[in-house]
Amino acid sequence: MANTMKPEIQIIKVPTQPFEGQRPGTSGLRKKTRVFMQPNYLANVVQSVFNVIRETAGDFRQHTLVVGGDGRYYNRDAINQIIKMAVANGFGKLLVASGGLMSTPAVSAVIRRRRALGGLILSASHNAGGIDEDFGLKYNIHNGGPAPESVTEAIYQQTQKISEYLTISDLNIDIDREGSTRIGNTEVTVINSLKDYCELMEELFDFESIRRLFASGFRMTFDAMHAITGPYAHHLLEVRLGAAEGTVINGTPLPDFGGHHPDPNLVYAADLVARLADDNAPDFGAACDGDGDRNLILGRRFFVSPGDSLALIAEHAKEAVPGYRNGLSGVARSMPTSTAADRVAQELGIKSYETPTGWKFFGSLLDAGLCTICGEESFGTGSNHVREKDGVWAVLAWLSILAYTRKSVEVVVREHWRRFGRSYYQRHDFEGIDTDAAARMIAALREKIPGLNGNDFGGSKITTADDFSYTDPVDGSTATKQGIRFLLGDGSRAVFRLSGTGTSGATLRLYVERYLKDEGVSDVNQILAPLLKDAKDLLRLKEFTGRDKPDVIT
Ligand code: VG1
Ligand code: CO
Repeated sequence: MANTMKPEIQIIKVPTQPFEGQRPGTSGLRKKTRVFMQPNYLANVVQSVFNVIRETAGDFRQHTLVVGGDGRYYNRDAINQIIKMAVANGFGKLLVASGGLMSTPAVSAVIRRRRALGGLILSASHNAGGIDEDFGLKYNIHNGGPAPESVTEAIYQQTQKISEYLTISDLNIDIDREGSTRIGNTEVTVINSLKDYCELMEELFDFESIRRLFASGFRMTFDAMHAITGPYAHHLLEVRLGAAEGTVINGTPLPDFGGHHPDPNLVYAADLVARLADDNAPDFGAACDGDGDRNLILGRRFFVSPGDSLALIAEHAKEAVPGYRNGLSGVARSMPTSTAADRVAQELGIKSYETPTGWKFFGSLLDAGLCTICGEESFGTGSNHVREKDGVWAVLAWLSILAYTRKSVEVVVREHWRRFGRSYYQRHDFEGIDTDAAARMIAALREKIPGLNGNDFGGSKITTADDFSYTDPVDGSTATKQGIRFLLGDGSRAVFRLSGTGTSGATLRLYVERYLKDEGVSDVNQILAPLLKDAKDLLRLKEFTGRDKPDVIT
């Protein structure tokens, strides 16, 4: 279908003015959709990305750019604008996801496999979608991962002085039809959204062993939450691995995710949780978020905490997944994530790394080969196969563990607790807090830090109170104020930070952890209650926000 004609194009310089507030957060720039829909808003950011990367990449004619999104409202419009701008800016090749649909980890895989300069991902991830909800844009670099802070900050600085952007007048490309078209000097190729990613999964996992598991009568339900993973899960689980038809539910990506939050936690994935509690429940339940990088793992009436999931995948990867048969070089977790993975690393004789929140901090460790598997408490797990967290990968990793051990999810987790002990862990989210009140509350807590050592807290004593800062062991870059943490004498912790992904108000995240070598039989709420009480008191949560009860507990 390649079109060899070389239609003349007219490059247009559009004058523009900076918008305030285009600084990216934990993961790209996220705003209300209507904010993104303002004339020039998206174009300013895209041109700013191009201006920054041109400084090091030089002539774009040598380079490939990848574009895809999670299908939320405004996805297609945004992709059309980006195609026009990429052509006007002179990229040699542009790879566009068919239908504009590609999961975040799949974009990462395409960037890596096709040696692209980078990619633009249109997504606000687990945030709700629709004209009155959220939209987002993220730039990933040539390693397939989110741009590091040095790059995102340079992009932000560009947005604050931009005066024009380049585009072309009109565009005649059907992004639903795979194939190449030449526009000006750019070869625009609409690529299959599943191919590269599914091939990569087949290289890593033993599909035959998972197929045998399903053939033995094993049943699962995968909730795609009307988001991007539906087509991937349908193809991999039902077509390739022989899971029963109907295994994938809510499998068609919708612009508003069916009106739900595509956030796979116990609150927003309540339907799936209910199915797993049913008398006729399947053996295994899983869900992914809007852009396919998060995962929720459930057994029958059993929730696997993300920190435990990371530890378990690290524990079993070598035996259960061929892609890791040579063992792991190290593991990494974000600071608020439970320490369960550290104990597995110790047992395996490998290093564990503690990074700030956000996948961008894992990139340099993975590139340098310092770690193989990494994860976050926010339902994010992944490995060196891409440079993003990867929801479907985590589901396949769990299927591999279940196929290898032939035990239930619950038994596998309980065996882990018996061997390693258990990190009793919860994250409490307080959403929609007044932004100023939240800032004042955190500032007040920060002021107390110097005087807290030795104080009683949650049934133990504070041995370290600090604001987490991080120096990247590979490139020496630093990040400060990455969360206030209290480390206690008995190994417990409390961590406080404000979310960097929301679009209205502030969200406080309060994380508590207590480690016990009790085979995991205690009640998590009871174990954590003293920590939570003292954390809220010290924070003066009620006083600053009028709140006591969280919106979501994980
Ligand atoms: C949250 C999570 C963080 C995750 C980020 C992006 O950030 O806590 O672990 O990396 O979302 O995930 P914050 O700043 O709101 O706590 V996703 O799936 O939204 O790209
Ligand atoms: Co996501």
